[in-house]
Amino acid sequence: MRAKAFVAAGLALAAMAAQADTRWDLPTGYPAGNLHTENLQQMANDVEKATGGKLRIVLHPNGSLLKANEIKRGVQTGQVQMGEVLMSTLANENPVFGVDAVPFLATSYTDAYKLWEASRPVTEKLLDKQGMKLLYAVAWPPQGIYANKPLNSAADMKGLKWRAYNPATSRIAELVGAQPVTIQAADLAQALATGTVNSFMSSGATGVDTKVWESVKYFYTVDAWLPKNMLVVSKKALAALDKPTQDALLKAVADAEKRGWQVSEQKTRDYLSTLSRNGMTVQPPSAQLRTDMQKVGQAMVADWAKRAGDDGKAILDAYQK
Ligand code: PCA
Repeated sequence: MRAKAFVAAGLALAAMAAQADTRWDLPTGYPAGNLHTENLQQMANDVEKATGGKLRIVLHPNGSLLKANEIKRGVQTGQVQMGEVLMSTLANENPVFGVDAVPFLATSYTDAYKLWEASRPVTEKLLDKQGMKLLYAVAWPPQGIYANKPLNSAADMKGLKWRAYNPATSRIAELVGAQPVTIQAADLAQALATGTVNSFMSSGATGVDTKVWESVKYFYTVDAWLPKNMLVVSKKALAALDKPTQDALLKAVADAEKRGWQVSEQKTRDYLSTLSRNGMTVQPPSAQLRTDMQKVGQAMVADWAKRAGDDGKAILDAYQK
């Protein structure tokens, strides 16, 4: 009898220990070798190590669990605990999310980081109201123009079949007379291969991820903006963790944010060399193309400022300080 009770108590304890181990799902829309995905994986490894396996974060790359445009809702509804989202895809919901994709507002890593510091408080508040905590944001390398033919001015972009990834890139297409089609990164290689699109704006990173040289031969380093991916967590899921586990997670994400910005900047040049090495023409835009794109940018900044109202003004004031 005594032995039996002892065994029962032992089993109960084991069950408790098993329950204490938490497994979280973390979907992202970008592939395994991508700089953001590698950074997330390292963050997950750090958390597992720091918590002795108590919190295990399982990464689901390339839209394999949820498509890129389903991830935010997935976190909000509790389908997954964490998710990575390209912030500017949410610009129609609130223009604040789109500040990092306004052309020529912040075109270097230093300025992009400054803009992030200026916009972080408002962004955090918006997500908090939706039941999410913003954990970090990391910039993509600067955005340039990919095309299947040489471009010397915006006039050459007329009629291009233009892949868009957010409202801003759709708007650019409209302003230059191209035809926008929204396609997430995971479907880009296919869309290029089938000729659904023949041009787009993005970073060298995404060009390399999608082996873009198999379809297009030109990349113009316009450096028009540096959009960011953000990592968000469900506040409910976070609150369910014990304090030491929460602390370990917050430490790992702070490290990841710092590392992410550094790696993104460091790798920028490597991506461009990879594009060249694979036979692409990689060059700065002509003076005409640059001027034309800057005009597009001016129209878009004015429009953004109007739509973003007081929040937008606060961000711009803090950024320009
Ligand atoms: N790559 C992502 C977003 C920005 C970038 O550089 C993409 O093209 O979908």
